[in-house]
Amino acid sequence: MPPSEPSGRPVTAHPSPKEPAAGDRLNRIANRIPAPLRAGFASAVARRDRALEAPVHQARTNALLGAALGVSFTVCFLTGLYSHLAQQPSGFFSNPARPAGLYRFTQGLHVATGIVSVPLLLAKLWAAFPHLFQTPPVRHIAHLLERVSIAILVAGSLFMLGTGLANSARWYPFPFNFVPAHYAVAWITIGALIVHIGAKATISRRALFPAADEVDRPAGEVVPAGALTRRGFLGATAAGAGILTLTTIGQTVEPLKEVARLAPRRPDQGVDGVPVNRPAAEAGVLQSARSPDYRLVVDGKVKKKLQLTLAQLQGMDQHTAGLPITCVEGWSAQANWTGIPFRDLLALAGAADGAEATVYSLQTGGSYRSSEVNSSHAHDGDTLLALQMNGRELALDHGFPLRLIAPNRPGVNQTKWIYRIEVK
Ligand code: HEM
Ligand code: HEM
Ligand SMILES: Nc1nc2c(c(=O)[nH]1)N[C@H]1C(S)=C(S)[C@@H](COP(=O)(O)O)O[C@H]1N2
Ligand SMILES: [Mo]
Repeated sequence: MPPSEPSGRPVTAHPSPKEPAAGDRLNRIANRIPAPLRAGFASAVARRDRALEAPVHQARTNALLGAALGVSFTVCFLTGLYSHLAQQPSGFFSNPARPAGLYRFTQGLHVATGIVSVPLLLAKLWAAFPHLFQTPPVRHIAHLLERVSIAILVAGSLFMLGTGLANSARWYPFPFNFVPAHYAVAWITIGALIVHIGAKATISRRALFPAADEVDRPAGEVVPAGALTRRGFLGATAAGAGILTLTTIGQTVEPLKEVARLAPRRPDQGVDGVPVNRPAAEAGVLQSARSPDYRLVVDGKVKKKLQLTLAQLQGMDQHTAGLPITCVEGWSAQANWTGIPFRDLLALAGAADGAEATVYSLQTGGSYRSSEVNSSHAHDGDTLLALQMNGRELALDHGFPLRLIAPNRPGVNQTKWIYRIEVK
């Protein structure tokens, strides 16, 4: 006799077209459960089965939200990979100086799609929740692997969004280093996502593009009173995503800066109207940057080693360029920079054509105290050792006396308080 609820309603397994025997197996499992627990188990299964019929939990809702997440995670992954390559000098990719605003676009997009993914993921987990309790929990080895991949996908997604959001809000509560952890888990999460898409391909296709005989429920069917419709649920999710975007995107899209209420930064707020990432005091350069003994040294593979005072630097030919600072954390701000073209200094020192260089900051600790200037950046006419921002002497917090500013370059590599250029 099959186990039954007190009401006498037989327990049914979640209907699965491929597994006609699932119901029998479920009954066999239920029969092994001690009698007192059996009723509880049966009613839990019945409750789950009812939940699975609600529009918000159906395959179509899962597939629609899944498709949106598939797009947003792919965009995050590709823009994230580009960010990684742009920062890490490697043998096979050298970040070009043009187009000047490329990194501003890709990293703004990375953080914006990351933020949009938060309401999408919460909605998806809500929609998917009753599907997690499959009976029996494991059917065969492939099914076990699929269940494990679901666990990895959910944990990885939560980790990516949690760490990304915290970092872009400049909150570092983790005991590990954000960048390598976010990078490694990105690969794992995308791997699990590909497995998930493979596992759900057929059901997704049926749910999104049903043939006439596959329609989930008859058109125009009445949703039980009080139940959330799919349209209402997806509409609320889209509205949440829209509001979050509108209140944060102004950190990089200037015209929307006034409504950027939730953005950690505004592009027009900071020292001399431009945000500051690490102030001079925090970098420990208050004395060294203002010292009369300051010299810019150009050495390494040069014909003539240079040592220039601030007055000498100010006396050289200056060039002005409008360039953004694009922080990896998602904000960016445009300014007019005036200074000495990097390539002019290299030429003056007699560096070889196509030479690369490392620039060093007066800052004595921290990961951003030096950066690599590849050949494309070193020889672009707009790559400057800036002395001025928006027509005024560079503020101490923006890198006085001398900072690097170049087109298409992550903010972390726009090194401030430069005192040495080593030609390679
Ligand atoms: C970050 C991205 C995603 C996460 C975290 C996620 C999470 C989940 C979870 C936890 C389930 C419950 C499934 C189970 O226990 O077997 C599920 C089901 C499902 N997902 Fe995803 N998913 C994601 C992306 C996608 C994508 C890209 C698609 C494809 C368009 C998709 C389509 C589906 C479908 C069709 C189901 C099954 C619904 C059913 O059986 O009725 N998901 N998802
Ligand atoms: C599935 C979602 C995501 C994926 C696959 C992803 C992937 C990546 C990758 C591969 C990097 C490059 C790491 C490196 O340079 O080694 C990166 C960087 C970054 N991501 Fe994400 N990310 C995701 C979501 C997010 C979210 C939601 C945010 C914030 C709202 C975010 C913020 C950042 C930030 C601030 C960086 C720059 C780190 C740095 O260089 O200092 N990410 N991401
Ligand atoms: N020496 C040094 N240069 C630095 C940093 C730093 O910490 N130390 N931070 C970088 C980062 S992360 C960014 S986004 C830009 C910000 O420049 P700003 O403070 O002038 O806006 O400076 C870069 N240059
Ligand atoms: Mo930054």
